[in-house]
Amino acid sequence: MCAFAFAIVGEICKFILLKLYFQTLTKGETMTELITIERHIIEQQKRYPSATGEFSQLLADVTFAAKLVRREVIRAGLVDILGAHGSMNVQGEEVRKLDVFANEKFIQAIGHHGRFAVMGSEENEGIITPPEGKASGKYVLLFDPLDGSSNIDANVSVGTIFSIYKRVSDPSSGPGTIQDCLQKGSQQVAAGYVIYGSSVMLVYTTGQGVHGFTLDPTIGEFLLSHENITTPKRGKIYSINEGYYRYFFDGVKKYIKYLQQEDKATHRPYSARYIGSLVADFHRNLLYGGIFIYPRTKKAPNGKLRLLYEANPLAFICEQAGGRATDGYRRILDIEPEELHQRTPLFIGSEEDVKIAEEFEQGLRELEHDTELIPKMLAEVKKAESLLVK
Ligand code: AFP
Repeated sequence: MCAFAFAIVGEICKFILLKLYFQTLTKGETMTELITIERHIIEQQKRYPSATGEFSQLLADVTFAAKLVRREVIRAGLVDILGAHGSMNVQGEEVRKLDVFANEKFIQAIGHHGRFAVMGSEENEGIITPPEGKASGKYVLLFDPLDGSSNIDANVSVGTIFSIYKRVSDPSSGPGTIQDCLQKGSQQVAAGYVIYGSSVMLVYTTGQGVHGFTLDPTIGEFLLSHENITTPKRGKIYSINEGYYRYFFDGVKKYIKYLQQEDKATHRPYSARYIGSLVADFHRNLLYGGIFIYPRTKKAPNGKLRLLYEANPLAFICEQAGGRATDGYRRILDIEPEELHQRTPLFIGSEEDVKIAEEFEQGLRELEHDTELIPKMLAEVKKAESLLVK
């Protein structure tokens, strides 16, 4: 009862704050319509008259968890002042690693309502079922709570990636099972990511296009800032960890060389951009166009990235934005998962770029002659000859 009263007061305060905010904005400015993520989700839900609201609630819980994580991420630089992992902070609480913290927050925020059948997290070895005594819902949530966390001490953008499926197991049999988690990516009903960067953005799709929201920290609301994101058919950026060049297979090596050749018609050479934080690399390429590759290597034959927690949700978003995502041979969303933490190579981004990369990977395409190179080499030979004559 008490919690309910608090929730009502909270909603009233939020309404008043939003009203004040809109009034401030309208003073002296033409106001564009402000759409919060909650409202956007409700509008999308209206398209399905039989919807019970459970799915919208789950998405709202994900948004709430993201706000909690963001609060901690922006304080990351204070860890040195407040104490490192394993030590006590000034409040006498143990300081946890941020990825562990993010994982706990997601499990708490979603688990609290029991609106899910089963969850899977990149940080947990096994599945997570609803707490004892809580009913289990009909949705499955898979997430990577803090992707790119090894970058966090350097203030580099990190992110949370999530995807939602409908359970396939019988609801009357109790909580969801591992089979509910091992569905093909094409079965996703929603996917999204939150990027904790210079601003915080949440980008999601329910199969009705891709929409981006930016957090306004003054009111704690995600506001629609990027409606119907579409990615260019061809970009000018390639993102791959070239430090592993010697471990790449020939196809990818040749593709990199192809991107570095000069050709006005195809805007080559491309620019290399690699942050090492998938959400940030993916988000930039989604907006500007280009390709991100984490290929199979001689050291890691299945690549590094996780099919369920990273590749599938980003592939769903990418396709919805008009892009393409494969493992170099197969569409990511068609891969039948066999285990929770399965890895996959990933080629993702602008459709034309990914198609060409696949052709190299599959050995169907060879490097064109560098038209500039041959005349340059001939000139060098002539120079050497004239030096010898002298
Ligand atoms: P961390 O979460 O350990 O930082 O890993 C991040 C990540 O999974 C993904 O975000 C990056 O794209 C990828 O690893 C970078 O891996 P490399 O360091 O091998 O390039």
